[in-house]
Amino acid sequence: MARSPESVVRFLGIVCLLFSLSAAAAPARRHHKANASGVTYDGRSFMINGRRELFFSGSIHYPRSTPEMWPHLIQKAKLGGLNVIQTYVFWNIHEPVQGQYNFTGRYDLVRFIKLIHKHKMYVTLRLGPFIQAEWNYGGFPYWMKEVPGVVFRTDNEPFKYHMQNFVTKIMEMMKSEKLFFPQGGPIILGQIENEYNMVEAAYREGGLTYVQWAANLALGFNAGIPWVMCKQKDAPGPVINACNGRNCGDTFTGPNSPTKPSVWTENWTAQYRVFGDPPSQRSAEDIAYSVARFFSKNGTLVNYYMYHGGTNFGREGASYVMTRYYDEAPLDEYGLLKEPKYGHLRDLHQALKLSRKGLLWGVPSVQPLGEWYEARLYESPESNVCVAFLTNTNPRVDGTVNFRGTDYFLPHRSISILPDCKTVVFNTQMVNAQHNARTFRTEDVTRKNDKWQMFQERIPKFLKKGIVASRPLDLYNMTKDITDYMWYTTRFRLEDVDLPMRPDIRPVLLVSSLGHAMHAFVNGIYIGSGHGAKLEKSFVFQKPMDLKQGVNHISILGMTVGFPDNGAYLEHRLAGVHTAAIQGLNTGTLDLSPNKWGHEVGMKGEKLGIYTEEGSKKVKWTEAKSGQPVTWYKRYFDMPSGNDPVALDMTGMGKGLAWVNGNCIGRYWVSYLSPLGKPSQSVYHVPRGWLKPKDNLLVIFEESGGNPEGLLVVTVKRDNICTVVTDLHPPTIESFSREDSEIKNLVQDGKPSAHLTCDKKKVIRSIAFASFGNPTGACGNFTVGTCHSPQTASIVEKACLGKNSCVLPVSAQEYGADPACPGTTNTLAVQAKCARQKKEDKD
Ligand SMILES: *[C@@H]1O[C@H](CO)[C@@H](O)[C@H](O)[C@H]1NC(C)=O
Ligand SMILES: *[C@@H]1O[C@H](CO)[C@@H](O)[C@H](O)[C@H]1NC(C)=O
Ligand SMILES: *[C@@H]1O[C@H](CO)[C@@H](O)[C@H](O)[C@H]1NC(C)=O
Ligand SMILES: *[C@@H]1O[C@H](CO)[C@@H](O)[C@H](O)[C@H]1NC(C)=O
Ligand SMILES: *[C@@H]1O[C@H](CO)[C@@H](O)[C@H](O)[C@H]1NC(C)=O
Ligand SMILES: *[C@H]1O[C@H](CO)[C@@H](O)[C@H](O)[C@H]1NC(C)=O
Repeated sequence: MARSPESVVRFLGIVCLLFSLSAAAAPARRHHKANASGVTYDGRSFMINGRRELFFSGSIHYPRSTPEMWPHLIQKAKLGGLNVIQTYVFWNIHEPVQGQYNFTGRYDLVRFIKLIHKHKMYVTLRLGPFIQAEWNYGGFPYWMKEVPGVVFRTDNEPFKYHMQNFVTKIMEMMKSEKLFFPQGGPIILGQIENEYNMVEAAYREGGLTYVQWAANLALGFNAGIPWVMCKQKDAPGPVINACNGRNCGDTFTGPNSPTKPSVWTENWTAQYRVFGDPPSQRSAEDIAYSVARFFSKNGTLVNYYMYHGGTNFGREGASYVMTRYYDEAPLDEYGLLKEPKYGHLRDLHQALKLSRKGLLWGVPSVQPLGEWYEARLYESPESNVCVAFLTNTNPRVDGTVNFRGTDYFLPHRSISILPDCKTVVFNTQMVNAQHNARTFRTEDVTRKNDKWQMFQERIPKFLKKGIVASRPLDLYNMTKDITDYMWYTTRFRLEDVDLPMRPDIRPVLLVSSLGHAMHAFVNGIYIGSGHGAKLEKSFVFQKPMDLKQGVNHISILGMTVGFPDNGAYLEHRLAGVHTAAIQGLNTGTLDLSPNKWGHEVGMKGEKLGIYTEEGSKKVKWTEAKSGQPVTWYKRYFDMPSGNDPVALDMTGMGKGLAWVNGNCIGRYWVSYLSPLGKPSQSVYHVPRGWLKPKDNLLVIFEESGGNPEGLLVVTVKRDNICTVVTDLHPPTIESFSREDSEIKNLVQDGKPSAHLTCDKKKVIRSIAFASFGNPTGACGNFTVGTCHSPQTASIVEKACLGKNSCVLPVSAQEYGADPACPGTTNTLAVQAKCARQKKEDKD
């Protein structure tokens, strides 16, 4: 059965593609014993050198954090039970100018992959090169739009030529660094294209042939790895179609061939957010339920999208996408553990790993246990393994099921995992992991004698020289993605008779824009702003203003907020001022659209690079005043001490860009409120890797007017940790052996316990709350209920104070149950505060 790689490719022929390894192309055999080398698969799972494996994968995108952060992120992912990191490859940052490549700093793909390898984890490389990813232009460099005759993502020669060039460049780089698994490297899986089903129909026959071409391109590299296409029902040949979404455990209809494994490439850990969105949540319990469901139904690989979202630095985010990305992921924007999501999924992975043998070698079956209940089993009598997933699909009602003679309590919409078909080691709805809450602490690190200074952009008037057209021009075409900004200027003459007679009637400026935002100035005076939204980019701006007799000047600062990243025909999109008119004149409406329009691309400050130390010397700065439009502000600050992440609280500012020591920390848009009446994002990450101990240059470009004095440097902490565990909870997973060979030794009478752990180098400094009984509320806001054991606090303090971590029993014997509440379910709720270890703690 071992075919050589060459023969396999020949066997697959033109139609299929993929990869060089024999077992994958061979007919599926569930119990496949051949010593295949490399990465192969069949209908049940992927195999690494012939050995079946379960894969817990998480997306971490290298440009969305800094190289200083990467080792910590990867290590935390590993401790969270992941064995794979998935990343896209971001074409536009690697080849910003055709033929000029950049793989340094945050863009150092090879360094990122090697770090993952060093942590003994695998890599899934999603090459795209169309990636969407809430990334500027879905990953396409701007210059692709100007390739003559190009049509993106279809059977178009110019497009395919450049796509092939880039994909080849990356594949060769990976090969020469020996990063593919068969070469001893960590890359086990590749992805070509991305969610192409969503647009395929728009390209008709071109779409069908393009899918085949893309698959063949990938397979033709003979890299020795399988390839997936996500959301691609017709993934050709050996390319595996994969599921993206929130609930692949229940919605995925399975691979398009019995010889392909069930792969979930994007398990969304929340929802990405655009400016104007309220916070997005997906509970740890909900994620755990879907993932357990997926693995109970033949799943072999789940990927959390995102495991760490990070930051859209600079101008790297797509249209309207917030700077903070998937902050609700198990690792938050700053790389801190978001609990209980991180810990609950870690415990789930541990439970699934304990079940690995049964899952991968057992025979699946389903045993109904009543209307809402079922047991999904994997059994192999000859090797004495048995794994059960006891499932309650009722969304609201808890219940008890009898399975093989034992009663099991199953909370609503939950799954209990029994790696030996007897012992519950995990229930998706019962969280043993600790909780935590994030706080921002103001740091007084700006130098007292150092004040804000400002530099104002000139508001341009119409000039005959420069780019003049008889209509307002398209923003994408003109800015070429070098800047967000372009000035539109026009002028017109009014006679006395044109102006309204009554003083209470003011003429109105009416602008229809194709997106994304604008600020309007009349005769040099700011009159207002308008913007669209992710789903409807175009908008109408309408504002009264004062006009004068003689020549009047309209100056509109038009802008994109990231290039679009989704849908067909990306290369045909338009943005910017479309039509303009003056209403309410005595003589009616004046249509300005066919007027002469002048265009000026970019801000002067951008062209001079005044956000750098060198560049800032090129303009004259004056004492700062607040509320000024199109104004640059600068000042210096010192780095806060300690290791906690650093951020800027920009409350009080409007919209613009911010730089620290010349590095753009991203677009801010504090004035865009969510339906909750709050800014979608007011705090912006400043990576510590960009700071020096003293004199860090902070530069802000504010478009519409804000107050820089209100801006704060803050540090970010998750030092308030909590636990909430009932005496019904399964024992914590740490109580069980980590070796799946010892499943038979699972303790039958394990009792629940609660764990509290501070970050490294921190200890539990105080206990803010402790109750055993029926406390209510959530982490940060617990209250004692009607049942409470008074000695809880002293027992908890004794066990935890001064320690980095502690384990607390959850049982009536330990705390002395409240005699007023016999026979109730008891809950232990504790809130503790972590702080940096003091010297005396160490002695
Ligand atoms: C398969 O691998 C096992 C363990 O590595 C080895 O003992 C055995 O000889 C191999 N069999 C073949 C046919 O190569
Ligand atoms: C390459 O990218 C890095 C960001 O990681 C940037 O700092 C650097 O200036 C870029 N180099 C060039 C030549 O553009
Ligand atoms: C799991 O795999 C088995 C064996 O291939 C198959 O019979 C069963 O239908 C699969 N279950 C699901 C939910 O896909
Ligand atoms: C954009 O630019 C291209 C070429 O530079 C030109 O063909 C096209 O007409 C322009 N489109 C718009 C809307 O300005
Ligand atoms: C604290 O909990 C109480 C009730 O349990 C609730 O009314 C209150 O809004 C909560 N406060 C906060 C800040 O969450
Ligand atoms: C994906 O993760 C979510 C939680 O983030 C979970 O609810 C869902 O079931 C998961 N889906 C799959 C297919 O793993």
